[in-house]
Amino acid sequence: MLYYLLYPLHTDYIFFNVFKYITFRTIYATVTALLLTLVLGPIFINKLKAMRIGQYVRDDGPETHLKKEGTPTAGGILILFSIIVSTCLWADITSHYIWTVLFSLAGMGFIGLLDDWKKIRFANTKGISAKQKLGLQFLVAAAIGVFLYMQPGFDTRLSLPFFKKVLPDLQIFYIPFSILVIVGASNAVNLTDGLDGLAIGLVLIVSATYLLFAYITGHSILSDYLKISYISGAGELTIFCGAMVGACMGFLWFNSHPADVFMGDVGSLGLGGSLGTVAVITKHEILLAIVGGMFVIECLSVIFQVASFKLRGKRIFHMAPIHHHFEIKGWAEPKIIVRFWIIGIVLALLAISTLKLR
Ligand code: 57M
Repeated sequence: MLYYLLYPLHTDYIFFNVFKYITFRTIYATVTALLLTLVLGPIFINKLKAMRIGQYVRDDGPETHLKKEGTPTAGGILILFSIIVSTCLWADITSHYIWTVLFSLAGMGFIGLLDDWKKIRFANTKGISAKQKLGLQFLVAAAIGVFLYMQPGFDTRLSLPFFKKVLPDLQIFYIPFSILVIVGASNAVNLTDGLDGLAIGLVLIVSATYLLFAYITGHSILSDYLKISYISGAGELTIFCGAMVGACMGFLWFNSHPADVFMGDVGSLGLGGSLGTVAVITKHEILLAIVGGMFVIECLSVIFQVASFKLRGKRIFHMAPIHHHFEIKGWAEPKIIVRFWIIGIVLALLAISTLKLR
């Protein structure tokens, strides 16, 4: 909004020319989201406590989690609020990419809020059924996939890491592919959000990486130099990713171990879905599996655990997702979290390096 309101003043006051620069607006979107989360955090957490919006903890999980019962949850409302306000302040609000990614954040977040509300309303850990959740997620992702596909000149070719000349054209199948990426990312973050700060820290790392990808993809000279698709207007997503980074840093202040608040499904589904949407718009969907490799590992640990139990009657891990496996092995929670973050940073650096290895 500020870009829209203040940039035109640069003809009279040269200072306002600075609002033209994506880098400038990204920095201040990051700072705005960080400050909003830090300032509103204590107020919001106390409100959740007053409204008795606390986590119900399953008794079949690691024993160390039982003492977490009652921790305020649905903190994702604050995260989403900070991202939306900061993005609307600093991004070009006429950008249809900005509205698409905000729709994903809010749409998936609303599904998560329904789940969180039902858990709290009926005092259990069930929430809405997996079918209901997947069905609603499919609708939000399908709306995004169809909308993007309908955009004039939307490129339906799939870009692959390492192979700059291999660009299979998915054509209309780009829509189901987009749905898979967005719903998959949303649920992967949800599954991973099982230790204090684990998911928000990994989302921070992925958001910072896609901040770089969005900037390059929306930059005609840099994208040409690196031989990646140039997508006019995608640079505005840099500002959204900056707001994501800021809100994640702010929320981590409260969600770090021992957590004062959990993000809830409203946070995990919303953040995951918006990361998947950014990956689709910037055409770095496959790279998301590398940058978000820790999320992929968490999902695969569940898939292999369930498959092994069904096929062999035996478990592979002490407990899935894999963060619980290490808890049961006796690793302290902070050690698991920081080690998973380190792996997340290494994977992000690997993914960035693929831009040159083509
Ligand atoms: C999302 N939710 C956490 C919190 C957070 C198919 C199966 C793998 C599903 C999976 C499951 O239930 N996933 C749901 C994970 C929960 O966190 C809440 O949920 C929100 C995210 N969606 O924001 O509100 C618990 O995680 C802990 N937590 C923290 N710190 C945080 O910052 O400590 C969360 C955030 C919270 C808190 O204890 O209560 C969760 O774990 O439920 N199921 C599981 O993950 C279960 N695994 C399992 O059943 N494994 C089986 C089969 C199915 C693979 C096996 O290994 O054989 C584990 N989770 C629980 N109990 N709660 C183990 C059993």
